Amino acid sequence: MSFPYTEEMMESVKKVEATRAARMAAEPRRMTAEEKDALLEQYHPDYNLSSFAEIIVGPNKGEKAPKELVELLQAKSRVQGMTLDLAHPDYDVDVLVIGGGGSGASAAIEAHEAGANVMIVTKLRIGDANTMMAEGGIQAADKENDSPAQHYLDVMGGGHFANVPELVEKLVMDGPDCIKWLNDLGVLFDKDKDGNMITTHGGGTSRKRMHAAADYSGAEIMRVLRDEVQNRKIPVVDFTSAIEIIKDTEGKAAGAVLQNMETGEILIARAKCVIIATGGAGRLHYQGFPTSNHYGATADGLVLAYRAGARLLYQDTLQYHPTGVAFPSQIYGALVTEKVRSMGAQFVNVNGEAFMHPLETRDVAASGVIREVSRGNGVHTPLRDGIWLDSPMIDAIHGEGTLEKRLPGMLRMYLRYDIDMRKVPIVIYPTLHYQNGGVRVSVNGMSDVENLYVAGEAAGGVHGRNRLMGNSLLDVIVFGRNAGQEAGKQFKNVTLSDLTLEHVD
Ligand code: MEZ
Repeated sequence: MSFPYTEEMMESVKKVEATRAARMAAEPRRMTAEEKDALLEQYHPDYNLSSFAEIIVGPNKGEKAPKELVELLQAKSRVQGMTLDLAHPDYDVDVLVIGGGGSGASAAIEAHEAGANVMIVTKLRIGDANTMMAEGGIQAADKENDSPAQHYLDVMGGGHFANVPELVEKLVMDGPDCIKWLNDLGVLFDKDKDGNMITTHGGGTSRKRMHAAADYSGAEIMRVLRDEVQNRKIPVVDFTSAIEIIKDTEGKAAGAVLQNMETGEILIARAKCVIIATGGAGRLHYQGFPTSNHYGATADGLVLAYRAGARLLYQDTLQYHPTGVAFPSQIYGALVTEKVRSMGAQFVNVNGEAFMHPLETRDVAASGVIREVSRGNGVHTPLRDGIWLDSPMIDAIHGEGTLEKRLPGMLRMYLRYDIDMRKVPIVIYPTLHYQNGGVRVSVNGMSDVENLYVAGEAAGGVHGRNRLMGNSLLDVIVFGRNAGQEAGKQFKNVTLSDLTLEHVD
């Protein structure tokens, strides 16, 4: 492969290089609250009303959600017309965990620790999840100059104060202990020569509290969680999708109908408690956006819980990560971690101008990129117009070798296409990254349906209407563990009556 930037792109690179020293010397300006509100209203995809539809049935009737999600929530059931022997289940467990990512694994570990007979079912394999693909890091207020209260304020501000306060409190208060739990399990966080965790800023953070393992933080966390699940011999049924939640005649969650993805075989799992940990929805490609998500991210948990009677919260707010790959096309939409900007890289337009502070919150930053491109200031590439992310600034600020050491995954990803991001800027455009909302849960992780718990990205409320970087990995661990612990207590009090799928009708 040869260096793929066109002549036109290289003309613009010269302008980026020409302004670099001056940009590095100047302090980028932050937008005012009024500027941010106006920007969001005009350019954030959540405000594009034509891509939303009204929900016409169920607990959120009358509210709006992305059209693609509405279709799934209201689709005919896959079990319609099937004769299912619910009285003779194929699996009978205390706690059924649906989903094999970070929150599912954390939940299973804690439920197992509490003495439950646990089973994980996942439609792909354990670890095929957005957790595995998380790059930049995990927030937690465990440094001397920081506190959970400070973290709380950042989370609430980032979420436009729409967050459920009790959930935010749990997130930030449990944060430090979760880092310790992961560290003790064997996660290799970046540390300085004295063994202290290295932490950086993310967009919208008032303190450096982003803990990372280079730029593959999620993969490192998932590696350890998966090991722990295996060490505990927790059974994992893979390539098997949950297609409906089963309830008992008293309305409690009581298991799930499963379908083997390879053979099509239908299986029944009975459980005293069910934990949904199925992650997000990026693969629904809302509004035609590319996504940074893994292939299994298709809103399964929202649909399962909704059809069982659980309410959704903020199902109409999505996160578009400001820096998805815009070029080259082979990796279109892949994540360029926010850590690139945490380390100093700026957004620069085709004329070499820095038009926005690099660490505005994600909704604001994504809207700023969309606006700049729509104003005709984008970099023209063969695939789509985007914005420069001035990655050579990182070594210029921190010294040669920094990018390679702190962002090895990014460097490798681009080098495959002969783009050396230490030497030339890269082109980005927002990519669908996260569902800010999800199933409404209380602090014990339970949805509106008794004994149906939801954790991680499938749950809504923690992040309000916009999540900050690094609070997803934290959410996954805090609320995954929490759901496992709560279900691990609850199952002991549960006596199931007959199983039913009447709610689906
Ligand atoms: O929390 C995230 O979404 C995250 C850390 C992403 C990233 O930019 O690396």
